[in-house]
Amino acid sequence: MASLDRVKVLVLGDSGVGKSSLVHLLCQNQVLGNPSWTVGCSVDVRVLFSYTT
Ligand SMILES: Nc1nc2c(ncn2[C@@H]2O[C@H](COP(=O)(O)OP(=O)(O)O)[C@@H](O)[C@H]2O)c(=O)[nH]1
Ligand SMILES: [Mg+2]
Repeated sequence: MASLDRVKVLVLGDSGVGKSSLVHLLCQNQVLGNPSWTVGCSVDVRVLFSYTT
């Protein structure tokens, strides 16, 4: 079975629905305390390490 080593997720939606908060929580593992307006777009990265023996 082929494995994916990189996945890109595009999050779209109306302003104020919680996109930045959700992405921050998923990528940084912590709640975004004081979200500000996103100008244009933002990029966040989550790195997962997987070791096989
Ligand atoms: N009640 C509630 N408020 C949320 C939730 N997620 C985000 N918010 C609030 O909704 C507002 C907009 O969030 P933001 O992440 O900036 O939305 P975006 O414009 O879609 O990126 C902020 O005041 C957040 O604190 C949630 O799950 N529940
Ligand atoms: Mg935003």
